[in-house]
Amino acid sequence: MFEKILHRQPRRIALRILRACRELGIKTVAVHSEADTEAKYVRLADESVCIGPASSTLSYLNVPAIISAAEVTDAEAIHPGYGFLSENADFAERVEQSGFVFIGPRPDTIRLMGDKVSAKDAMKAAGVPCVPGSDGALPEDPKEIVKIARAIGYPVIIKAAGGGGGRGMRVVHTEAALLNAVTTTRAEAQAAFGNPVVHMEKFLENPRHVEIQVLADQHGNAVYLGERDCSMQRRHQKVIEEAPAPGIDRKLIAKVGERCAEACRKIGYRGAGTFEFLFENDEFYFIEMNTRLQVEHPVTEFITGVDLVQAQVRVAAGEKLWFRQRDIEFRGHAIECRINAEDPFKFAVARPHQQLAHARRPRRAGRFARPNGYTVPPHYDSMIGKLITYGDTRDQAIRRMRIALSEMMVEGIKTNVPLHQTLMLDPRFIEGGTSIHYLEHKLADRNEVKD
Ligand code: MV4
Repeated sequence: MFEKILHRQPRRIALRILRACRELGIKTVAVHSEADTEAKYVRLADESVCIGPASSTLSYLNVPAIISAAEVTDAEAIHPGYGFLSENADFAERVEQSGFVFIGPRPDTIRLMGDKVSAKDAMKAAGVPCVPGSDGALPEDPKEIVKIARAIGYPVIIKAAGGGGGRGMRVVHTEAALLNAVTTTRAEAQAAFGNPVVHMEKFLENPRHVEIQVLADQHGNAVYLGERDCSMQRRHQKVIEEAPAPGIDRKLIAKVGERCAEACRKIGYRGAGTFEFLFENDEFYFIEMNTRLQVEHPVTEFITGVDLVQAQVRVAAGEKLWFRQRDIEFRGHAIECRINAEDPFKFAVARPHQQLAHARRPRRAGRFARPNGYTVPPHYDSMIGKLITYGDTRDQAIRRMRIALSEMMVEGIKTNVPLHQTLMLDPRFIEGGTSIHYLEHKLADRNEVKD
């Protein structure tokens, strides 16, 4: 096991990494900007190194400064955090070339998954069910493109290889609009990602977003840790996540989960990862893989009892997986509400000058809740905390969430807590299984009635 790890996670989840390391008996080095000298995670770390001024480009994204900090403190491994650098293959490569362990997948795996076309090809080849579409990149020849779209059937969606998370895609409903859409998406992709490659898929009109968590060691072992339903979203920002996904046959989850684990074995995946699927008419369709730990990972930790940050560290250190698939039991239900500093129904982000005066986490429900992060980040990201409840059943987790939300206290700034309170009483949410469009439709109806 490592003796000392450097982590570059500004604010938010830094304490989570710090505690995971401490429990494993590993010393921590926190790198921080001049603006975070007094931050709790910096004070609690065994050592800290200031790597630059407040601006992230000059500090948290300053790769040479991060590597120098690891050198001067004799750290053996670097945890990239959950942010931008965690899915940057060049960063991972430079960490490893400098002689440190990167806590995450191999650089070439990150690169493979960063290209959404090569990711889908690889996963299809590894037996993961995918959305029907062009096999690989679209060709140049317009006649070929028309042929492919006819074979798939309209509507289709054009997606950029460099996109992901909702960027660089366009839906096409008719053959008349097809070639223009391809040309435009290519041009936009070139401008945004420096890569004009696009592919085509059948456009699924009303799917759910269900993702599967995996964990793999460096000895060819991999397991799936169940799924998360992240369908409650607005403009590609997740609002609520829960596990298990309501109403999906457990045998189907086991089958798709095993496919994901097998794909990890085949490509030599290492660490934690997430397979994103669209789920429609009782079928799973792979769309993307995330090679980092995600914001919503705690709901999986609640239902499996596996500490995913510790697991990342242990497999990075070369440990063999310490449990088998059949040892993993899915117990109870967990729900996460993302608490954002924004207008609950209009979503205007709270202005930076609106300082959060005081916040207190729920007391009685606190036993079942894990809110963290009570300072408003000074950049555009409006998430100030996560409220997570657990129960034996989904109904109990929802009831506990209502209690937790009622006890949540945030002063000095607007938050989306009232939106969550509305959703926890929404009959369609309570029933479970709403699609990725549900929240936007509900808000449109609501704002129509009010205007
Ligand atoms: C799709 C789709 C429908 N059909 N692909 C958006 C984000 C990116 N991860 C993929 N996305 C979508 N891909 C096909 N073939 C609908 C979406 C989509 C979406 C997916 C997940 C969560 C929220 C979404 C919101 C709008 C569109």
